[in-house]
Amino acid sequence: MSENPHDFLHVINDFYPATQASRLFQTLSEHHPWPENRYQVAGRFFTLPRQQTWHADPGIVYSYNNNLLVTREWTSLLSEIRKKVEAELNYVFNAVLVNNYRNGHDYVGWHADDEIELGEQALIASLSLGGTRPFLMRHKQSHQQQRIELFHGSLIVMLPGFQQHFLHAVPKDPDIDTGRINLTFRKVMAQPK
Ligand SMILES: [Mn+2]
Repeated sequence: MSENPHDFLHVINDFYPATQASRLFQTLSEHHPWPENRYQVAGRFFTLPRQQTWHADPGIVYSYNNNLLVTREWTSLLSEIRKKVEAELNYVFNAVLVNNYRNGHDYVGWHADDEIELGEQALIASLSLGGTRPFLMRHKQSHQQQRIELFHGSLIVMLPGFQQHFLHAVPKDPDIDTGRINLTFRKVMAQPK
């Protein structure tokens, strides 16, 4: 028997009640500084199948995605959300990755958030706003797959061990025409000099 992903997940549906979650979704949709999702690295172009920004405290260095992302300051709205997540979990985060899945054509493929800077005991909190999308989880050895739904206003906490044992994905679904915004709060460890 391989590990069960539900033993490494903590799900809080209605972390934000629907009206508040809708306000956040609306505000982020309209006012967040969404960048182009085409990047040029070493002369090659990459198109990310979603829009993404990365915000971190001063001094945080992170190699996520081969440095496709510039580090931005926290906006007041992101800081406000961070405070509420930290209070709920009694845990401190120093960075957030913000993703905009504009419709079902946007997706994220199979991966683990296991960058070395997150440490062996990474705890990642993921807030979903907008349209419901499935979240697939696949055991790295047994390849057993399970899914949950990511609901508007829900907070999914990926506990220590989740990234070591499982990959996760939000698959493409061309039938979905609503957007989903996802904030994943992370704690990047201090870098050795
Ligand atoms: Mn992820």
